[in-house]
Amino acid sequence: MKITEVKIIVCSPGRNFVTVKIFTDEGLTGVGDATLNGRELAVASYLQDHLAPLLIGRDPRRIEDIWQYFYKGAYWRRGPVTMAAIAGIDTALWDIKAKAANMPLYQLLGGASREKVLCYTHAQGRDIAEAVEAVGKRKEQGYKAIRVQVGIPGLPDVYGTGAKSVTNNALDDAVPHEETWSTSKYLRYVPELFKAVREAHGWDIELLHDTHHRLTPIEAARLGKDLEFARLFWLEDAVAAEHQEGFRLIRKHTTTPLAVGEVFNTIWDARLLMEEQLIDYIRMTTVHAGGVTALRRIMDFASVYNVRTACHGAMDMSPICLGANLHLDLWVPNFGIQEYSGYLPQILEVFPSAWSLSDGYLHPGEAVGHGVDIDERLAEKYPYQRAYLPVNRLEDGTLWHW
Ligand code: CS2
Ligand code: MG
Repeated sequence: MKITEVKIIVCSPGRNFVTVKIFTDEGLTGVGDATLNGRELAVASYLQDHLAPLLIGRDPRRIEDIWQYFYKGAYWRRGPVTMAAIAGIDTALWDIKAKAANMPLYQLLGGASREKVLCYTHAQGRDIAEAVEAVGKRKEQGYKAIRVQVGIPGLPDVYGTGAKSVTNNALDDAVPHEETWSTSKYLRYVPELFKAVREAHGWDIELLHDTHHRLTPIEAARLGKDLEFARLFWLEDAVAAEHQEGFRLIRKHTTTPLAVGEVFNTIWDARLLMEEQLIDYIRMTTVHAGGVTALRRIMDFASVYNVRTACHGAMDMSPICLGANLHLDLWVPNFGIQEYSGYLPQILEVFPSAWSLSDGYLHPGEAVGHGVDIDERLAEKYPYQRAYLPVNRLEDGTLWHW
């Protein structure tokens, strides 16, 4: 079998996506997600100008060799752009291989380890009352696990609580939207949020919270301790993920479970955290970790240290990434949970998917391959529009983590 054509499709059905589509001489095609929120065209060019020409004529079944060729063979390795580009190709190749084997991808990985995939979704509010109500709505929809975020009094808008939180960036933003942050206001308020949520909704629901990289280790330790009463499923991105040693300090002070990794793009980014069991969940996902080949390796490494998987699944991960994640989620023995923030209707029209959601659980479906495709004609109706993730500043103007 030979690769005959590689298409890089950039479209924007409500937010920007980068998709790799690989064609073969036996008529099989495969698709992969290569979306990097806010820097999409960098990945598209890396693919179009550097990797796609090297794929023509190669055997698409040699997935591992192609992965190594584009990783080690690049000399300049790692990083979000490189690994998203490799991910798009790798995911498309696994799609082709599973189609050639006439089976769903999870069967090729080793078969199902569970009947269904537990997921968590998002609930947020501009204030505590709104957030409590949003959790109730998600419970009614059948979710068993809910991430809760809230606006902080005195701050104009906070991560995960504004209209932009739906797509993580607004297509009408010609420059990054600037948010204002105060750690002290946040640290005082969040325990009140979870007191109210537990009082209103009890204990038969898993609650999660995303601090989004904004605290120092001692601040994260304090928040973890202050939230122990709420028995969170996890506290996510408590400190900037690069500061792996900082998790040692947090771990010393609190038993609140910790999750990190959505911004990581190689196993080396997470090695220390997992070896020292400084985290409980690894958030790496197919599109940012370098594809199925790489994420499977990371998941196996995590299993050695009792770290469970928790693939990132916000809306800037395309339905293709979610689909590929779900095949890994169904197979992986040390599964934790899958994020699912839902998609705008037009996104699901552009990316017809075999995966399904029912009563708080997802399933990849039994379609051959990873079960997701792209409707190229429809995608053309949504041309790329430059858009940025927000940036964050402290009240004195200091640029801070968003
Ligand atoms: C968030 C993401 O879902 C999450 O855990 O951290 O929504 C994140 O803000 C976006 O993926 C950034 O593009
Ligand atoms: Mg997050």
